[in-house]
Amino acid sequence: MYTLLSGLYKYMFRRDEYCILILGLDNAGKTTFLEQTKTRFSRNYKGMSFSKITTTVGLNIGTIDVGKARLMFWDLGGQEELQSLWDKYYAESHGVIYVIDSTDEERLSESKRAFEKMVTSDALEGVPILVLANKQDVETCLSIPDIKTAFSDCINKIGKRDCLTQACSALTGKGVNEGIEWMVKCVVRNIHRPPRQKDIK
Ligand code: G3D
Repeated sequence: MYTLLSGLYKYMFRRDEYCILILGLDNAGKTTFLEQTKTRFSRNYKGMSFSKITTTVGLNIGTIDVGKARLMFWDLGGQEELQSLWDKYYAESHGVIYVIDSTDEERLSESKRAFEKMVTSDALEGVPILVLANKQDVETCLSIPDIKTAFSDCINKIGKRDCLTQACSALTGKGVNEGIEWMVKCVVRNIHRPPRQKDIK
């Protein structure tokens, strides 16, 4: 009887787990976005003061539950020497959140190069990508059309996967819920699709 009840309990409260990578250049706002996400989606999470967050070196992790989905975030360092480690995580990921600093026009082409390299990786084929145009709270920031124009020659490399460009401020939280809810919808839908080529052993 105990086994039956505990099996039923486990079935009812079971959550499917999804690994989501948070990528982008250093200083784009990845860690701030992760903290904001945990603060908004975890009931008892107190969060650290946003002013105490320092740029990602190595790896930050975080987990949130949204409905029956459990998202496990891996926030990877964006410095040039750390970008070479990104692809070690691709095979395990169900979704990618790519963060762009909309206030840093000077590094936009560097960000585009990193995005292009990531998006053309075979290991990420079909994986949904949420592009966050971050720091939209800054008055002088680049607009979504400006960023789309700068990234326009990547569009045909995105292929048929789900991709959304979302205006966001990781600092104020604007656009964070919309982005996360979109990602949850995509990864849950994908799990019911036939497996990706790389998953077939
Ligand atoms: P990273 O993890 O991608 O390296 P961080 O980036 O999250 O460490 O953020 C880098 C800096 O950008 C931080 O400022 C942080 O407060 C700021 N930042 C992140 N998101 C936003 C945003 O949406 N709006 C604004 N205005 N600033 C943001 P400091 O001064 O600590 O370097």
